[in-house]
Amino acid sequence: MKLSVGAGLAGVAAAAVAVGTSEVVAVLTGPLTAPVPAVGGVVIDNVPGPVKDFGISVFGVHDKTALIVGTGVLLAIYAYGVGVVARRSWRLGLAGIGLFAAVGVAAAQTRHDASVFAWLPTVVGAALAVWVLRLLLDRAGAGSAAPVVAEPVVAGVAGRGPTSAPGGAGATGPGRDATGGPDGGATAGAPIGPAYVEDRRYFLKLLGIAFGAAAATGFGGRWLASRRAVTAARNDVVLPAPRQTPPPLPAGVQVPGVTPYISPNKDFYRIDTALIPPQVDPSTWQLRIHGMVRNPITLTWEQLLQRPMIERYVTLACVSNEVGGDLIGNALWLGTPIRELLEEAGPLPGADQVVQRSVDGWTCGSPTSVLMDGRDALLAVGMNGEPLPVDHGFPARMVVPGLYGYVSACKWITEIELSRFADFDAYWVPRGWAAQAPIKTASRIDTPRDGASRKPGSVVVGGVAWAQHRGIDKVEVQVDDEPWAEATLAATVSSDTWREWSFGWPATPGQHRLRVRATDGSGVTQTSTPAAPAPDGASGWHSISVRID
Ligand SMILES: Nc1nc2c(c(=O)[nH]1)N[C@H]1C(S)=C(S)[C@@H](COP(=O)(O)O)O[C@H]1N2
Ligand SMILES: [Mo]
Repeated sequence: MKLSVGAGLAGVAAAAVAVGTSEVVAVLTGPLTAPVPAVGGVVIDNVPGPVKDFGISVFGVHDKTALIVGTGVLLAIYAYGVGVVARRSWRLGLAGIGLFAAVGVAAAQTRHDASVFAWLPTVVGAALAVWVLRLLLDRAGAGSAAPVVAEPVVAGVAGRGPTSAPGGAGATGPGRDATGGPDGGATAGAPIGPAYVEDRRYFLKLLGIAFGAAAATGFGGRWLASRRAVTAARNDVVLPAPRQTPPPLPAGVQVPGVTPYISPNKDFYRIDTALIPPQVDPSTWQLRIHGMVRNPITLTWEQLLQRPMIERYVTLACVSNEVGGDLIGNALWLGTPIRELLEEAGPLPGADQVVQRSVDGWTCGSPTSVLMDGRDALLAVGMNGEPLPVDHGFPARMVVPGLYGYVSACKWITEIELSRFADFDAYWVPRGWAAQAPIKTASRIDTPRDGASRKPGSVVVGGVAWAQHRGIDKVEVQVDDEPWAEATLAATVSSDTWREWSFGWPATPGQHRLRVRATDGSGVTQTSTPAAPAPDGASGWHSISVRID
């Protein structure tokens, strides 16, 4: 092993220990105050919109994992460099670790869960990194920093015999005092030349211990954090009964082979800017309704649960959903009508925007007129018969039929501020997305899958179509360039949910293109003009190719 490689690995191990231990400290100071999630969060909030769209479209709901892995790789490269540099100049190495700490601390300060101790995870991690790096460099023959030295010599050849090799106090070993590089500071005499021992095995063992400790503390910290999370509080929640029982699901809402009509919570798509979902304790949660209102209101969790609740099926959709994509889901939401709360608060004339703010500072804005036009816009606390999952906004979120999530569906909501569109731009607006965005009429083929093959004869084609709050009146399928044929619509519960459909296709041998288009309740057929998701939702007809043989 080249000395520089050893030093580089020592740097990576030191960084790993820093990151791992910081996760343990962050159990006490808040999960976002650990340096990696903190920096990742800053990146999410600051990358330009198009890059983030790219992230979402490429990684889908796994964009966060990709970000963490990417941050880890960058950090490893940086730490490798710090290790190599530190072998030549301990001071520069320290500066490298200091820079890491400064970035981590600065990022942690900006996180919503930052307290006065937000610096602690990074600083503890960095201190341990200094110690681990020193320890490892000493064993990697760091003292032989003389540029002339090439490969290390065989163990035991030179001066420092068994007495100083493994674990000696270090001061006399090839280390600390002998950093004889150009900027080594304490130049205690000339470089020692080959007079050192690289006990490679011992070094590797230490390296292994460091990585092991890093993994144990990192995963252990995350595990502890999840135990401390609001899971327990969520398990204790007893949801109130709705004032009307939900309309029973009609028979035949489900077409075989098509996406489930109700999306189970665990499969429900998740989109948000939170690297770690905010952990909100309902016992301290509050919702403040203020701004341009006659009568500001503050609600506690207890008070919210005492309000009249209704339960409604509503299909939520993300504006980033591509034609044919799956960033859409349908659930039974339990909540209190937001219109009634807004009426109590009394919006002032001109307050055309209802800004919703999450505990982590994320915002979205919905038209006041939409929230008050009588549709079932909910301040929701329940999803498919359970308290909201933490990923989906526990303890409370908004659900508005007919508007894309980024302009209406604030999770972990804590503030509602009546404002004007002219006065306030919510989170995604300065990033290039429309301030107002009703969901576009859309349809999707779920079966057969694109590229599938089938036997000739009758083939069932099926899928979903949605135009929330307008409803779906017609779905048509086109085979190749034949005339459009009407599909059979499945039952549905309301105009606020998607609708499944099926079509019996007399399939003949060959390669065929199938397309679908929907017509909404106001009689408008979805446009064939393709549009990308930005700025206000994708459009165009979903098209698949099927082989019949
Ligand atoms: N606090 C917060 N709420 C948020 C978001 C967010 O980033 N932060 N994303 C919104 C977007 S873009 C969508 S599509 C929906 C998705 O809700 P879901 O994750 O429960 O499916 O949440 C909305 N609510
Ligand atoms: Mo979204």
